[in-house]
Amino acid sequence: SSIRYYSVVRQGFEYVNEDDVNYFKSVLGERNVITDEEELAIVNTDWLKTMKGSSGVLLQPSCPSEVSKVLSYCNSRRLAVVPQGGNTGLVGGSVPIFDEIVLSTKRLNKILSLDPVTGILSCESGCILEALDNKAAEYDLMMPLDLGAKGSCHIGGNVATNAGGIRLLRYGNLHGSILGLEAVLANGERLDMMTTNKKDNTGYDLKHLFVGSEGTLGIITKVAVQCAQRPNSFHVAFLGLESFENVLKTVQSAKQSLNEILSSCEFMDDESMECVTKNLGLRLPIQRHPFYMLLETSGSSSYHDEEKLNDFLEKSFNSGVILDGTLTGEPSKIKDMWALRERIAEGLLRDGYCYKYDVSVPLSKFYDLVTDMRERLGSSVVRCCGYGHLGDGNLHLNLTGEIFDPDVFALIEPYVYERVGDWKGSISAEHGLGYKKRNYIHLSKSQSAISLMQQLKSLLDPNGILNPYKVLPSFK
Ligand code: FAD
Ligand code: 2HG
Ligand code: ZN
Repeated sequence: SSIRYYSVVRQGFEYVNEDDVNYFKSVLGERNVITDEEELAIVNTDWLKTMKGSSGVLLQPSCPSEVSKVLSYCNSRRLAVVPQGGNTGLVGGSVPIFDEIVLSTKRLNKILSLDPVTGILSCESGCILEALDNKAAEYDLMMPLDLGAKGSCHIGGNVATNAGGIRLLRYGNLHGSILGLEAVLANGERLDMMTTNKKDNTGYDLKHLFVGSEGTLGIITKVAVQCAQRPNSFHVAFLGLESFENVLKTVQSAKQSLNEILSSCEFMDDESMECVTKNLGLRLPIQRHPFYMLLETSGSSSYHDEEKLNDFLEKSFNSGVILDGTLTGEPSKIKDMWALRERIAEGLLRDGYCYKYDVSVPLSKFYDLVTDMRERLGSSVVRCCGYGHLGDGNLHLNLTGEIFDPDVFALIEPYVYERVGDWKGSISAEHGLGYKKRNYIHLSKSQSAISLMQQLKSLLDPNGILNPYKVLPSFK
């Protein structure tokens, strides 16, 4: 059953009735209005299996104009709607809290164009990230973002959450690489911002409002993405270190020595690695150490990249900053090393319940939060581990238990958010606020910014039908 986290009351939306279902069927066709309980159970439950909504209807439009018709109807009937992509979100944003209608972008999966010269790809929002990357690869191009959920997350979901991932260090976030998009507003109006120009300073750049809006301002139906040139050489170094101080030294020296070829700078502690070895049966390529780093380089010349990496590693070994490490350019070994990092979230779920935190903290404090929580929680949790996108100052702090324990939860929140707030960090670096984190927004945003967000929400969605109970705090 669902964990409530805090008390929440159903707002005064209408309930879906038979006439509504018949209307949806007339627009989308019988098969795309789903009321089957088994299928609904899947879309009512989040990836972490912590939230369970009770929606009775799943809609699967196949084109933006169908999205428009359906939303216009829901708005006039005051029916609440949750936009859903791949349902890999980690903050409870993609599932209903009560009986909201789920609108899936699964069938909005057409690639519209790909210009091999500019590298600009335009597509509908339900395309799966990995499918887009495979398409881009045919033209020696690459999607500018990559994340562990690539096989199931949708590009629309990525844009709606402003997903970060493992290559943000090199390519920046989606505010930079999304050139245009189309969104359907709550009243059904199609807002066309589908420019494919790299540069366009004509007035307010409204697309940015939708990047990271988590389904609360409109449903993204199309996007134009600036792809990157696909590097033809990849190398991964997996390093073992004895202290966090040495991890920080290595970040700095890797940035200096590897500069333009550094494409990922990830961090894992030993608890995280114990989790994937024990729970998923993966094997470490080096001996156990308190801390590990995964560095990826990518560039256009394998020979030059390897030479640079070897120089860097030799210097780091000689100075004693790195204790152990292995380097590979072989695709299958690269994949195995990445699995150790990318599959931690999956491994953690095998412990039972996962309390998940995704924060930006100053690098000097990066690991203090993990140590602090470990002391605070002691044996009341199965595991307390830290990993993340170190090169971007983004820590993934995760605690696990066999089941959700309200006493443990009370020890974690609000404490963990307040520490991050004290350090002027961000209480959600890349996953968004969704349902679980909305009431902590004030720790990372000023009151004036929050009230402008509330005004924008009222302007674009006056009836509040789009993803209610998410992002904005429950209090005014
Ligand atoms: P969903 O989960 O379906 O939805 C997420 C939010 O976006 C919801 O609020 C939903 O209402 C809204 N939404 C979805 N589609 C639309 C649309 N078309 N229009 C408007 N709103 C929409 N995140 C990172 O940032 N970096 C990572 O490295 C990362 N790694 C992950 C690894 C794993 C194994 C998993 C399970 C998740 C990971 N995530 C990561 C979180 C998640 O994958 C991302 O947030 C992803 O971008 C969500 O895409 P989705 O299609 O699954 O969206
Ligand atoms: C990752 O970087 C994802 O692996 C998930 O953002 C983070 O599980 C997490 O805490
Ligand atoms: Zn992440």
